[in-house]
Amino acid sequence: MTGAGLGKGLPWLEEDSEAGRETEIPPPQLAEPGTQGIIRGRDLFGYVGIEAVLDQMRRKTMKAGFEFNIMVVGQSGLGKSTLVNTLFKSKVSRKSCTPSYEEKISRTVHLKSVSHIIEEKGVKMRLTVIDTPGFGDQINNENCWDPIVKYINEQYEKYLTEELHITRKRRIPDTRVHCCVYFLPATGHRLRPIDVEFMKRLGKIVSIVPVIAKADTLTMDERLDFKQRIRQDLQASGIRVYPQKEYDEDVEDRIRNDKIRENIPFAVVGTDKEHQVNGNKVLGRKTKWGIIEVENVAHCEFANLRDLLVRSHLQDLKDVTHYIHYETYRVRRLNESNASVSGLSALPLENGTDTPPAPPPSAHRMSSLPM
Ligand SMILES: Nc1nc2c(ncn2[C@@H]2O[C@H](COP(=O)(O)OP(=O)(O)OP(=O)(O)O)[C@@H](O)[C@H]2O)c(=O)[nH]1
Ligand SMILES: [Mg+2]
Repeated sequence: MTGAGLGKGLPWLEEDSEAGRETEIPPPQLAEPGTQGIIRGRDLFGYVGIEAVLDQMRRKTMKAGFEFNIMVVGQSGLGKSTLVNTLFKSKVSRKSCTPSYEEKISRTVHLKSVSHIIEEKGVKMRLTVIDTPGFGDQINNENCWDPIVKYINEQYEKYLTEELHITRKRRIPDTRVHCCVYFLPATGHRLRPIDVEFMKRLGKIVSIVPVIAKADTLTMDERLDFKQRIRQDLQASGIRVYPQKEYDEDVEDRIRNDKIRENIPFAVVGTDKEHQVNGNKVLGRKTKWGIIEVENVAHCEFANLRDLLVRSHLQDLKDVTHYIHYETYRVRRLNESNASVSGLSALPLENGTDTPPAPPPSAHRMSSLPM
């Protein structure tokens, strides 16, 4: 292509007749000073319509819908199953779906996932919550994290297998755990060794959001002190909980995430019962001295947890899962297969927790994921 053709109508692009190259003559007032020479479509050709790509993306996402998978983990009896119900009965879904089970919540004995298609303003989300049996019942709780770690890795493996098929699906079904809500008992003391051990292992393979369970059993002062001690313990034990500082992409991200980091773990209360308060139906726990409204931020931090998971960080959780945790798993698995093909012994890895260095997040993460 010659400069003559290209430069038609663009007087500052002229052909260098000797070398047959294009030489640039500074364009007349393309951009305001200080805008680093950004050429605006409007200035050159009138309206180009680049911004319409957002509409295109929106339309495609709306058509395809997307998946989001949350797992609840913690000691038996801390209210994990109750919180799953609370989530589905709360504002996430109240208008759009009704929970499929109403029976009394009993002890969870198998890993069980509950899904609902939630639709809002034409956007469809398949929200799946994976409820796990509580640990801590055995005399020896050694390796009680094994079934959880195994499940998380199995989902990565499923995704990897699909990805490696020669003819692969255009949209790989995503059953990977995007977030693991870890329940801490409201002891008011410090983190227990079992929680430290569990979260250390989980933190390497999945995004963990710790919460204080049954927070209605703590006074406000106890809650604040306990939260602070937990944050200290998490830091002292090197446990990586979501959102991690090193994955903040810019200053705006950092400021937003700092607020969350200062506030975790969220002190939550769960229920599946509704009560009348001032003529409105609210989700709450009725006690002798009043009703604890679970969606009222003055009473507990369930709403903060829900907003983090669904409203503000859903896409980021999916990105971190794909570009950090899954990527780490993929690299390790492919290294293992290469090592076994070339006759070398596979890397010694226990439970999928020995992580090769994760790729720098900013280089790999993109603002949107294939969903
Ligand atoms: N005070 C209080 N009790 C709660 C709360 N959430 C749940 N409970 C009660 O705690 C008991 C256990 O709740 P579950 O939801 O079955 O607990 P779980 O963690 O699923 O237990 P496993 O299935 O054994 O692991 C039930 O009686 C619930 O009503 C809460 O926020 N505060
Ligand atoms: Mg349960």
